[in-house]
Amino acid sequence: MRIERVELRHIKMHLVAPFETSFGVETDEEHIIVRVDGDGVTGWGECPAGAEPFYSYETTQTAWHILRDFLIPSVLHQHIASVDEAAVLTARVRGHNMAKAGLEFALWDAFAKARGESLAKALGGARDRIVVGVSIGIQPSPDVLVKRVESYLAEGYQRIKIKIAPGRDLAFIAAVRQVFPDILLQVDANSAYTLADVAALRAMDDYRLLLIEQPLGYDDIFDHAKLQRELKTPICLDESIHSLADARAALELGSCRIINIKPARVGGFAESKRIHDLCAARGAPVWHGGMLESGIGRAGNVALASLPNFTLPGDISASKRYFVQDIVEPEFQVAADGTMAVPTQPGIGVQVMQDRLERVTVRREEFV
Ligand code: SMG
Ligand code: MG
Repeated sequence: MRIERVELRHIKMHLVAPFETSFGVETDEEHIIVRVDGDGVTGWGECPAGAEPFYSYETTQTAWHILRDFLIPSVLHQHIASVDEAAVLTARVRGHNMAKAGLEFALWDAFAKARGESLAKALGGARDRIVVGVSIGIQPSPDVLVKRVESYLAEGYQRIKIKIAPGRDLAFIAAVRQVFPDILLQVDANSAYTLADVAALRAMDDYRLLLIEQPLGYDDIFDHAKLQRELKTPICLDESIHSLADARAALELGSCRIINIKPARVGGFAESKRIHDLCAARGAPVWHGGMLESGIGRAGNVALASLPNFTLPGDISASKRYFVQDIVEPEFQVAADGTMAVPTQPGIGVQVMQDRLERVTVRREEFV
């Protein structure tokens, strides 16, 4: 495929409700939509680096810079036979995984469309529906949280994840567990604790949590191994895992027993598949994380989550849980049984609504 044209759009989409984590509150999502055109097909990808460098050092602005000045020039006007070949061209850029992933996703979509196959099939997907969960931000009180959990369970979600931070943890977990003794429940600390908090973390062992996600430093692997030895509940790493090498180190050191795969965090679908396969070989479950993506990124997430070792429900929720209106059709929906259909049409399998995309675009640049 000859890469004839690439377009970047910085989009800003308003969330239906603010999303609070241990590192801050988000009211809008600012991401980059990457469009690649070649050989008569159009591929779409979404780079979910946020407006602020709080989840990761990458931001919408840094990703724009890396895409515009390094990644796009390395592939534009090139004849590329596969996504792997493109990866060779972009490999000189160190780090900036989310920027790389935005372009990689668009190439996967384009190559799948050129072959007339769904992205799920191209990635090695093994199921036509995935089981989904919901990630609930920090709420003003345990009572408010319990009501939110109740309404998401009524919509069908099969697993609840709640965000926690020191002082906003045990009372919230206990309240949810008391009302819902049997649900699949997990927590995400987004690096808000240290090894000095081991007592507070050990107290969570009493609530039959599926996992505790990223309790310690965002780049740490070593201290998590020490902490895991103190806990019965499995640790799941998110922020700390940027590559296959990180995943191997974490599993070999015993830093976690479960991994959250976010393809943008690890540089794309190819590295995600390698991590997925490693975890499968080592008997470690994986699940698909979320970055509050629009329908473009969500379509890719759903496709990847259809691989066999994604055995735990992911943070892949319905479009309407995030936005009044998504920028794709059909929008993503959760059925009453807590599952979501994996698109079967070629590539990402959903239609990008150009007028809606235009309305959320705050900056656009074309490379020809
Ligand atoms: O996409 O539903 C979603 C959000 C899932 O909690 C979620 N993501 O650390 O796992 C995580 C957070 C990161 C995003 S916070 C901006
Ligand atoms: Mg997380």
